[in-house]
Amino acid sequence: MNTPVALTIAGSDPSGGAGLQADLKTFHQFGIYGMSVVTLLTVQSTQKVSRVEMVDVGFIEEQIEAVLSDITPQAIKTGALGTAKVIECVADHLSKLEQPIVIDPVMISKHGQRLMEDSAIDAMKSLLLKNAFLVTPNVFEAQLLSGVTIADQASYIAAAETIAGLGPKNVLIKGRVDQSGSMIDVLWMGKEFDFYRAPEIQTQSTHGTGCVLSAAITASLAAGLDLRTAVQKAKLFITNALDSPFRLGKGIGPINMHTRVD
Ligand code: PXL
Repeated sequence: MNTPVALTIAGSDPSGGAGLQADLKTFHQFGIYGMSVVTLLTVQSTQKVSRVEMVDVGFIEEQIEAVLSDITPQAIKTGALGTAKVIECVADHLSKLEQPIVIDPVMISKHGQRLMEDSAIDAMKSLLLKNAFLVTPNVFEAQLLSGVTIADQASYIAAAETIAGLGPKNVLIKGRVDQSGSMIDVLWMGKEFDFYRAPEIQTQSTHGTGCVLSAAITASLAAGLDLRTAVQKAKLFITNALDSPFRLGKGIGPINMHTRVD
């Protein structure tokens, strides 16, 4: 049997709801063999992130070289990279590869909290995004990457087009709730775009939503699905996961990654 393989290059969340732990669980749920290169370590629970420790960039490079010289993934995802130095190193390695690369920028949290310094954001824009098959910013990240203030449908498209100017072939902007209580997402694919609108799901358990969405897309790309199908399948997975929460932890709990894929 030829098992598809996906690699995530991401940070560790010991509470298991986000970061590389969420990526690996999602890959597994989609029937994909997962590999993980760890870039940074967090101390966190569902209640708070209390510490972040970077992994030495040389150690990150050795991990990338070790896994890629041995096992060839069919798709790769990046999550939290932390600093400009790490982004430079990862971009350098990814620029040599042919596989689809999904970049979750992890620059600003979905609650608006800044997770990266300016120098790292500059490196993301100038070095990493040009390697991307798909980049998956949330609204805050899309505004920062594009300089466009996102309000209506036209501004989502304008932001996606500006971000595509930095090099990625496709852009998925993870939207926010509009006045009608709907969640908006836009998948921009150059010649075409899909505009998704769905009722917001009321739940406390949303930790890891962004990581799981981009990991689910990466898993389907590793399995050979086209981008539009991969995004639709990932969105359905997230909807099911939010709809059947685990209710774990005392804070913002993880989404339910044990849910159905289809
Ligand atoms: O979802 C963003 C994210 C990425 N990577 C790690 C995280 C988080 C959010 O908590 O902990 C390691």
